[in-house]
This record gives sequence, structure tokens and C-alpha cells, in this order.
Amino acid sequence: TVIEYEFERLWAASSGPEASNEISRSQDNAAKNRYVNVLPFDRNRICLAGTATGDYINASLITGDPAESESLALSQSMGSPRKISSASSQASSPSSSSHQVGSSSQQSSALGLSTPTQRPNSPPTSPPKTSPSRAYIATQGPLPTTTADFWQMVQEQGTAVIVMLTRHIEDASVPKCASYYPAKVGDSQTFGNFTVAVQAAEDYGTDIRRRRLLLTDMRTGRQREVQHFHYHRWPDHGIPSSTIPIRRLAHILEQGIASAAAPPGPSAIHCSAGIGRTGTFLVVDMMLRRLRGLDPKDVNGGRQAVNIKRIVAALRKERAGMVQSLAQYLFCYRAIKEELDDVIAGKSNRIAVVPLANGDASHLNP
Ligand code: PTR
Ligand code: PTR
Repeated sequence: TVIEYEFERLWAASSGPEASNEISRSQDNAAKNRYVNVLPFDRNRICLAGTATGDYINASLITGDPAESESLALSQSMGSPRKISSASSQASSPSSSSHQVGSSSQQSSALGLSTPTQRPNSPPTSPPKTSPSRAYIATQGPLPTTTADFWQMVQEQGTAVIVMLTRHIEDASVPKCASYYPAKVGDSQTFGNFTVAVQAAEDYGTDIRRRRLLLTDMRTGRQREVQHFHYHRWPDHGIPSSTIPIRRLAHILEQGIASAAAPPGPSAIHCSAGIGRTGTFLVVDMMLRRLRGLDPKDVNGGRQAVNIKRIVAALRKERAGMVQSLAQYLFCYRAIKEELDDVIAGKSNRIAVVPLANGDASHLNP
């Protein structure tokens, strides 16, 4: 079929010279990657400012526009020079950099709301022409040793919504994602400098669980809410049995962002490797936003066209391997088709994301 051909051509196109990923491949960071063959590019990786073990995390800033994510990733990493040497671990000890954590300037520059600051010696790049509507972080399921880094990233980036697309354990016993939040309402758990408490939870149907988390930075005592949405029925390399829950998740994400107290930083999307399921969800989310005219860039011409092939090609420049299988690629087409069918039929897949009372654990499926 035409779509099969298109998908094959996409792989061929991305097998050429790729952007460098020297830092993610370095020996110092090897233990922080869940899969040796799934790595962020240097140019748009998320840099941590406040950890004692270096600035590396397997996470990529995604905007759908590689040039934009690169300049935004540069501006948000001002406080943490990208060095592979062990000197960088010392340079970013918690005490020397904690003043930056959660600072509003850092958050707003990550959103591109203020003029990105250039690193010394880097050529001046112009700030993004349009305010980046909305950015995402695509990341791997945290490893047992990187859960604190994950929360550090959430805190520094001002992330208010997390979407999880894998189970912790799949195929009976294969670990796919470390446990980085407590399961039960009322429980709390500590990860490095952060405490995470589940304040409330609810299920949307039988496949999406929402948790309202309270994140405490124990160095500053600062607290804020983070919404966590877990779609727990998507096997890796496979596809969900229906496009409905994934389209719902996109609507839910939009509401989660809209209801955040302050304009949030990029939402964190992860599965196990952060490319197959994450890439597929991002294509669907970006497409649905554009169909509804929510991406202001649409107004500025064809750059952000409603074109699945172009979106996948752009995503793969931001993180290699996004959308893993033909089935996932076809799933993107189906999701858009079925969304349009529903719009024409007057059906809505919106779910109201309402505030939950503390301790609420209503309608939880086992
Ligand atoms: N080495 C693994 C593999 O190729 O199977 C890496 C990998 C694992 C790639 C999971 C993609 C995976 O799926 P997802 O990105 O949806 O977690
Ligand atoms: N208990 C149900 C089942 O096993 O199918 C649904 C479910 C499964 C709900 C996993 C949530 C799950 O993951 P977590 O509690 O880690 O979000």
C-alpha cells in the first residue's frame, strides 16, 4: 500500500547521517540508558541542573520542529554546561545549582516566553518566531537508578502533566519502567531530593488511570501538583485495540495543561524506550491539535501541515526511531480518520478532567 511504502521510505530517510549523540553514548552515562540503542541527540536533550551525578538523562525536548527544540533545549540548559568530563558532576552539585531549581526564569525560558539566553561562544540564533505553542519531553521509563533524575527533570522543566504509556512490568516478568510514584492514594515515597505523594486517583474507563501527585522539593520545601495519566493497555511494538482511549488521552492532556495553575513547562511523555508508543501518541496528539486549529503555527503557513509523514520525519530528527512499526504508523492514520468520523457524526471523545478531592480513589479498577 501507499502507506507501507511511505513508512519504508521514512526509515530509509532517517538512516543517513544523524545528529550527534556523543553525550548519551559516553561511558559515564551508559548506566542511565535503559536500552543501548535508544538515545537522545545531544542538540535537544534535556539537561539536568541540580544533580550530583552529572546533567544527563535519557530525555529529548520535542516540538515537532527540530530547529526550535534545539534552540529551546540550549536556552534551558544554560545553567548546566554539557560536558562529558567528570568535572561537570562537581560543577552541578546540588548546593551550587539549587538556586536555579524551579526558578521562574528557567521555566519561562523553557517555554520560550522570554528571549532564550545564548551560551557563551555559541552563534547567536534567533529566538523562536512564534511562541512555542506547546512542547513535550519524550523520555524512557525511568530505571531504578534514575527515578530521582526523572523528578529532578520534572521540577526543573516545570512539567505539570506526565503521560505514561507502558506498564511497569510486561510479558509477565520483563521490567519496562521503574516504579517512580507510589501506587496508592495517601502513600508517599522519596526519590533523592523529592517526595511524591498520591493525593487522589480515578479511572477513565478500564484503561486510563489518573493520579494527582504532590511533588515536594525537600531542599526548598516547595510543593506543586503534577497530574499523572497512565494508559496501561499498550504492549510495546504493538498497538492498542482501539484508537478511542488514545484520542481521549490527547483530549485529557490538553485539559490537564489548560487547568495547570501557571502556564506549565513541557509535558513528559514516556513508555519504556520512549520512541514507539511515545512517538505514536505524539503524532496523534499533534495531529488532533492541528485539526482543531490549536497550534498557532498553523496560521503561519505550511511548516506544521496536517501531514502524518512529515510529522514522523520531524519527530525522528528530535528523537531517533520515533514510531517503531508499520502497525503504529497505520494506527496514526486510523486515529485521525476515526476522530474526523466522530466529529462528522457529532460524537465527542472529550472526558471532563475535574478536580479531585483529596483521598478520592473512586472507581478504581483492580
Ligand atoms: N532494544 C529495544 C528493542 O529494539 O526492542 C529497544 C526498544 C524497546 C525500542 C521498547 C522500542 C520499545 O518500545 P517503546 O518505545 O514503545 O517503549
Ligand atoms: N488493575 C487493573 C488491571 O490489572 O488490569 C488495571 C490497572 C493495571 C490499573 C495497572 C493501573 C495499573 O498500573 P498503575 O497502578 O501502575 O498505574
